[in-house]
Amino acid sequence: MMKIGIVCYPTFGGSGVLATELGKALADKGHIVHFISYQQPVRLDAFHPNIFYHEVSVPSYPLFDFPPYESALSSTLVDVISNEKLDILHVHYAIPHASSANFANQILKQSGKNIPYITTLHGTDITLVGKDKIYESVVTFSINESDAITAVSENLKQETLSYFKITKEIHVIPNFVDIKRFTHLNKEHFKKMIVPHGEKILTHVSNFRKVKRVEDAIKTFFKVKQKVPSKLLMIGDGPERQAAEALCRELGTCDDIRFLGKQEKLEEILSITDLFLLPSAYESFGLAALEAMGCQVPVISSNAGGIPEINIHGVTGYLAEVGDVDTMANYCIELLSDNEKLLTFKKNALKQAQNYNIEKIIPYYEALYQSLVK
Ligand code: GMT
Repeated sequence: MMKIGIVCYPTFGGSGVLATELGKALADKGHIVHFISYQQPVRLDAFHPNIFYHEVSVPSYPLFDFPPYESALSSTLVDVISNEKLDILHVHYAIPHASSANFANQILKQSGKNIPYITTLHGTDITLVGKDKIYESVVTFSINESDAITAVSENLKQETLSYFKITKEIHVIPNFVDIKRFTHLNKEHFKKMIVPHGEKILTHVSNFRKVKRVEDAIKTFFKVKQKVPSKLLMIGDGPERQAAEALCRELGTCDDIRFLGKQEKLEEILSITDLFLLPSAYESFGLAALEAMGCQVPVISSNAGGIPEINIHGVTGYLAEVGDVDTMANYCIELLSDNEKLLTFKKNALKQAQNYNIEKIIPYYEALYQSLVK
């Protein structure tokens, strides 16, 4: 049994979701897990005797234009590591979690209490934020100072090596899905409420940031709808929501698109879905697509970043160039018009999700922790 600290972003976003599910799975295996974040992580929603949560509070004074979150996090880490006698710290997302872990460790070194820390790179910390020169030296330093570095896909590993001078090995430990939760449920009654005439359902799930190309999901659907009676479910919320709704109005297709906002029971929505749309400009991995596959939903996606590592063209779904909504729509129409093919793709999607089942991936993290804990 190890005492493990996990630092993550608490919001709806792949890195926070992955970190929380990892912590829950480790707790189920008997480890003691301490989450450290500025808010209760969204998927940390039930009591578990092995799970603890420490909130980082960042006092705001009129003097501060920018509350010093990084310092507050470092101080909280010093407290939690020493009071709870943690064995290892696992930080998800380089900025500012890796640098805060490093700073906390420097403070603890004075009293001989420092512990190993692992940094897991998730994507935007490298490709969007990390590339910004203003952060480069801190990101490079804190990644290199980590006792171990992991990336969630081979693509992200290569991206990291191309942008930063990394002096340590980057281990690829792919993201995972809990197949027991993300499984196909019988929700026919629910489906009938949304598509009473048996139309097909396409679904997009994201945090509606620019990188998700939410408008491409709508444009793809608009083309599909001309050929196959269908509806689009838009799950999530974020900065591009208004523009997306405006596009629906412009295309005159509002009646066929439902914006459902942030949803907790994603597996229920995915269970009534026929195709999942992920047209992103970049994804290091695309956890949302993997969760869809667990529920037997084939994925029509862009071929950006690490997506081709999980969505296998012609097997679990189809890939197209970023922005090529015509090709994405044609693939949707092809699959939705051929029930036999759709069924085969659904089975393939499930098989692929099984390759990434939580039970297969957790032991890689455990082995890595064990190799570092003295
Ligand atoms: O994509 C987001 O909006 C959230 C982002 C994050 O950092 O939480 O997700 C990243 O990490 C996920 C979990 O590892 C990956 O599945 C996503 O592909 C990745 N997003 C990007 O690379 C854009």
